[in-house]
Amino acid sequence: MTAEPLIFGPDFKWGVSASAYQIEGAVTEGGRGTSTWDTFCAEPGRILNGDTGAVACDHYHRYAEDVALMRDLGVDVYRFSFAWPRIQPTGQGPANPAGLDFYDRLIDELLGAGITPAPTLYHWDTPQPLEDAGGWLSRDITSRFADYASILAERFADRVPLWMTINEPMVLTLIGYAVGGHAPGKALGFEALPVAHHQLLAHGRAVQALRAGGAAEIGIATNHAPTWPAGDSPEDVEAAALYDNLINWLFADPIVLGRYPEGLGEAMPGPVAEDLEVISTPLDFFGLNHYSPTRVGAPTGNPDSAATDGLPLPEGLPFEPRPIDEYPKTDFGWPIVPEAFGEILRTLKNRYGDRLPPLYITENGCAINDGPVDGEIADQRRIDYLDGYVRELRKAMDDGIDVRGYFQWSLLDNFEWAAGYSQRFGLVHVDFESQVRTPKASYHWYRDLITKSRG
Ligand code: GBH
Repeated sequence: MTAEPLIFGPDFKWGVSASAYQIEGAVTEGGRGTSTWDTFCAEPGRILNGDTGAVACDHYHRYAEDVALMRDLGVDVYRFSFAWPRIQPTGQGPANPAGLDFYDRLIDELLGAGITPAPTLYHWDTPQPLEDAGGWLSRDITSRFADYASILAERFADRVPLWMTINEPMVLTLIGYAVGGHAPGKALGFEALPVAHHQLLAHGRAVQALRAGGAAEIGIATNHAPTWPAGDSPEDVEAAALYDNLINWLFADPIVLGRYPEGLGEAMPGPVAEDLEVISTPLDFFGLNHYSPTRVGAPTGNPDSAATDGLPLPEGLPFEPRPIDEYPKTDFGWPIVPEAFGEILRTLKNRYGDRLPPLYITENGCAINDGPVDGEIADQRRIDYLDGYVRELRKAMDDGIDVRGYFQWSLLDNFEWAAGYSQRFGLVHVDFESQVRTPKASYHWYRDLITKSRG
């Protein structure tokens, strides 16, 4: 397909994104402690086909090959995450030297390949002992997280310019603690709200620790998607507005504006006003993960379970996700709606105006599960998805939205949480038996896009 090449100029940063538990494997090596995801995967029935991240892409051993794939792809930046249990096996106390050494090797390999490392401190893999002590329901974890951030800054700030604190705190709150489809598997409904506050406070304290340790540019990666009311009735509109506050603004408003969306601050523990001062510590950039829009209406007792990764919602919720069936879908069943990407970018700009920091798109991509045919993977539907979304991004930037970079999710097919290895987001196919990596058609397409986009 594709019409004229898209020009983003020489300064725009193109990247790929990944996370520790989804790719590293080697869960018992290098002194790594147990994470909540190791525990969760060991519980029968939690993960499709009983899959686990114990081996995943074996990136812990194959990182050099993976960096070479990125170098040949021509990306400027690589977003990965530190595994907290590698750095601090129990979540507190002195750093584990072998854990630091692994990320040293990875970072040096990246720098040697001309790729800027852009790590996230936390992508859902909590050290199990911290979870046993209350996890994100306990305020104590915010001190632990600040210590962890200090360790990382001290070791890596000299070579790492771009930092993110937490990945998708909403997904951890909603799927991890409210409905129980991710680790730690708790189904607390609205009782999960303290998890949001503690992640926000941990974020703010980590920003301060990273700054004190010399980190140059600091942000967060939160997921955002337009919430479309299911109909025009006041009930649907109100239900959608409530859902929108929870899903889109519960984290962004406190960070950008220093206050909770209406009605939500009251549900939070601790000295909320004081905490908001820390939470709103200024950021250098704001990271946006986006996949697909959500439709929400008033409760009918017949929700769309896709929006909670197939899990039943708690009873008695004041809103209900509904299917979006009028667009094509990825193999994961998520609707493909490039305009919704432009819509959420404009919504962010309208909501925050000049208070919105420069943006990075820290994740965008799709599950297309095509496999090799004669050694080639012709994943044209992924190319079409990415082409459509990148064009929407260009339009939003032309409308004055300041976006500095775009990270495709993901370089490799990897462990897709509760879906195990059944959903493939990679530009590179991974055979999970042999660990052979095979670049797909989309890999070549992305390389071409990057080259031509420089202008
Ligand atoms: C991200 O989560 C994660 O950061 C990453 O680890 C993960 O691998 C990647 O995305 C792909 O899943 O049925 O249309 O309503 C994204 C999590 C995706 C959860 C969209 C809610 C609703 C889809 N969100 N999903 S829909």
